[in-house]
Amino acid sequence: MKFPKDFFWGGATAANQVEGAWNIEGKGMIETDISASGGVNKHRVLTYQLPTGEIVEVPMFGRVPEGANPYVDPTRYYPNHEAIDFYHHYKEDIALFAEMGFKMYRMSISWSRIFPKGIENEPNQAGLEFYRNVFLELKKYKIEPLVTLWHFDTPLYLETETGGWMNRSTIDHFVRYAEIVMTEYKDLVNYWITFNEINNRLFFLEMLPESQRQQAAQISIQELHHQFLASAKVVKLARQINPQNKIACMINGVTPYPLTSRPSDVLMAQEALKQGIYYCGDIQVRGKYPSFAKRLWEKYGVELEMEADDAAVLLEGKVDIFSFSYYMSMCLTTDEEAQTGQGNFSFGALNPYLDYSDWGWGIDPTGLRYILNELYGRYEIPMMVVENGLGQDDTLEADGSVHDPYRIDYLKRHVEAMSEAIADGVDLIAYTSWGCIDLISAGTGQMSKRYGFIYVDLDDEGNGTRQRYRKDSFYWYQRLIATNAEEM
Ligand code: P53
Repeated sequence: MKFPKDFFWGGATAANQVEGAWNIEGKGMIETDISASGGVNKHRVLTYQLPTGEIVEVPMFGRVPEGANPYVDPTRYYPNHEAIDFYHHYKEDIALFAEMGFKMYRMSISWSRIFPKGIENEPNQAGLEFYRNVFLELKKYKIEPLVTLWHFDTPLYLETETGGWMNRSTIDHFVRYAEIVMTEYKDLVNYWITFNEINNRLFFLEMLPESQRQQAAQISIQELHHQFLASAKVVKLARQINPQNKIACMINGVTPYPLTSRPSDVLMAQEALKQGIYYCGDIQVRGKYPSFAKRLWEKYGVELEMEADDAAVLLEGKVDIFSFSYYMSMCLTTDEEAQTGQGNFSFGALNPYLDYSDWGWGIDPTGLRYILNELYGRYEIPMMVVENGLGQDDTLEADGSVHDPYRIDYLKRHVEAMSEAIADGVDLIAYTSWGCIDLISAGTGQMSKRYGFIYVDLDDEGNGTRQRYRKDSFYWYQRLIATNAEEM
C-alpha cells in the first residue's frame, strides 16, 4: 500500500449533525431545527404552522404551504437540537481524534451561528468565538482543519422570507458571511469547501414523479446557478484574504453504472454521470458551463436567468481541489421491468454483484477507484475523498467496547481502492471518512445509522448519556494512520 507521506488521514462531520446547541448564544434557525425525527428509513418531515394555527408536516424538499411559519412542535423529537452536543464536548472529541492520529478534520461552520438570519449587519461574536476555540484546539494537536462553509444549512429566515437561493441577494449574504469567517480565521484555516454536495438535487431529480420534475428542475438549476456564482466569488476572495488558501468544490460522487451492455443502458449511465457529477464539476473546476448544459436545460424545459457578467465571475472562481463524497455506486437501465426500485434511494436497479448495507446502499470499493480515475482524468487537479463510510447500528457491550468488524472491512476495502487509484496516477491528497464520531443522519435523522470510530451513547428517541466510547475501528484506524496504511 503506498500513500504519499504527507497524506491527510482524518474524519469528517457537519455542524448541524453534531453540534446541538441549536438555539443558544445567538444561533438562528435552519431547516433541521424544524425537522422532526422520521423513524427507520423514512424521510424526515419539516413542521410548519399555518396562519389558521394548524400544524402541518412537509416532507424534506417538499413545498411549504403559502403563509406557513416554521414551527417547533413541543410534542415531537428533533434530533438535531441537541445532537451529540459537540458544542460542549469539542475538547474531548478533538482529543479522541488526536489519539487516532488525525492529520485533518473536516467540519463545517454553521452560517446561522454567525449570521442568525443571514441578513444582519454585524456577525454574532459568540459564534465566531466558538469556532475560534475549536480551531485553536485542533492547532494544539497539529490537526489541519478543512472547513465547509455550507452544509445544507441556509438560515431559515432566508429560506422562508426572501426566497432563499432563488433570490440573487442570497449570493451577497453568503459571500459576506464567507468573507467574515475567512478573515477571522485566516491564520488558523487554509483549506475550505464552499458548498457540500452541491449536485444533490440535480442528481436526484430523476427520483421525483415525472409530473414534478420540470418545476423542480427549473428551481434547482436556477438556485444552482446562484450557488455557483457564490462559490466562485468566495474562491476569488479566499485568495485575496490569504494566498495560502486552498478551496475545494464538493460533489456527491454516487457512481452510475449501466445494468447491462445494452447500448441504451450505457448511454443512460453516461447521461447520469454528466447530469449528476460533471455538470457541477465542470462549472466549478473549469469555470464555465459544459457543452452539454444547453441540452440538459432543454430536457427539463428550464429557462435559466443569467446576467451579463456571470460568465466572467464563474471563470475567475475556479477551485484548487476537487473533493467528493463516496458511499456507493448505482445501476441504471432503460428496461422498465428491471427497474426494481430496489437500488439505492429506491430508484434504478439492484446490482447483482454487490452487497447492500442495512440502509440499502450498495457497497462498492471498486467504484471508488473507477470514479477517482474518471474525475482525475477529466480535471487533473488534486483530489480529496472527504466522505466515505458505512452507516450501521452497533452494539455497546457491558464493558464499554464496540465490536464493528463490518465497518473495518468496509473502510479497509475503500482504502485499498484509493491506494490502487494512486498507483493509477491519481493525485489524491486526503481521506476524511464520514461521521468519525457517531452523529445524526442527514437523510433519516437517526442516531442508529452510525458511521463513527467513536460510539456516542444516544438513541433515536434522544435517550442516552452522550458518553463517548472507542470502537474496535478506532484502534484499527489509529494503526492505519500510524503506519500510513502499510499495516491495517
Ligand atoms: P446519511 C444522500 C446520498 C449520499 C450522501 O448520509 C448524502 C445524501 C444525503 O442524505 O449525504 C452526505 O446521513 C452528506 C452528509 C450525510 C452523509 O452523506 O443520510 O454530506 O451530511 O450525513 C451520509 O446516512
